Amino acid sequence: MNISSAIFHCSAPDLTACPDESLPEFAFIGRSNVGKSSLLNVLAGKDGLARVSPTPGFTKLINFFTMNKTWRLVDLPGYGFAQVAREDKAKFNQSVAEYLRERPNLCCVFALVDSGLPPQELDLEFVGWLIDSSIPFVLVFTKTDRVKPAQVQANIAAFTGRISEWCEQLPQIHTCSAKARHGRRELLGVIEAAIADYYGDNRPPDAEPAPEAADEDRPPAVAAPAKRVPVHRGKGRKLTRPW
Ligand SMILES: Nc1nc2c(ncn2[C@@H]2O[C@H](COP(=O)(O)OP(=O)(O)OP(=O)(O)O)[C@@H](O)[C@H]2O)c(=O)[nH]1
Ligand SMILES: [Mg+2]
Repeated sequence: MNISSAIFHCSAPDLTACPDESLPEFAFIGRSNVGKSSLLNVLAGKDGLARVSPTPGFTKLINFFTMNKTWRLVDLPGYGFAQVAREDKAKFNQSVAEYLRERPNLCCVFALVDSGLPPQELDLEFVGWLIDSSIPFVLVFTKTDRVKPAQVQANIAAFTGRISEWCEQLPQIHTCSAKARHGRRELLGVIEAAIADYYGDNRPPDAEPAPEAADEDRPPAVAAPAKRVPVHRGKGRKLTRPW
């Protein structure tokens, strides 16, 4: 998919302040510093569109960016940043949780995980929450430029091994490196397929044409993960956070 325009739309502190629900949205979520804003910029093809920082906890609001005037990328605050004041943390966790659960035009969530780390409890807990909440998501393992490919694969296998007992079918798994600009085509393919699915036969006249149905490279639409039913509600898995 070609991105011909990528424009910052607005920032919202919570769900009530979010813009109109007219366009399909794709949101980036993951631990602070995992590379959400960087990946958004790579997909948009515009450095500096979302603000990137080495300081964890940098993105504090729900930020909306309109692509091709027809769909949006949404940069969310990260979770798991210890330095955020307890009250602020609870507030943005709640705002993020509400956005993810209640936004009707949210097509798919990109749940980002650092490819260089073995499974982290916080990430597992969050993915468990996505599954339990029936929120459609794909897993994206980030920063692959920093890790040997075999280690990336081992970390992915360990992660999916942990979540496999919570769902009937694993979500789509992707890898990316914002630094090496790896993963852009695949993730734009996910978005393209999901947009086609979102509109179905009701595609508005100003939307981009639907992708070719026979395009074998096209990943399956991401609607499927939304319908995944958790087979276990986590043996001993405690959801202690607002999400
Ligand atoms: N080597 C490498 N560094 C990356 C990559 N993606 C992001 N970074 C770096 O990681 C740091 C955090 O990136 P951000 O995109 O701001 O991360 P974030 O998840 O939006 O962080 P918060 O907004 O604080 O939650 C920055 O210093 C980026 O330059 C990547 O693919 N490879
Ligand atoms: Mg950010």
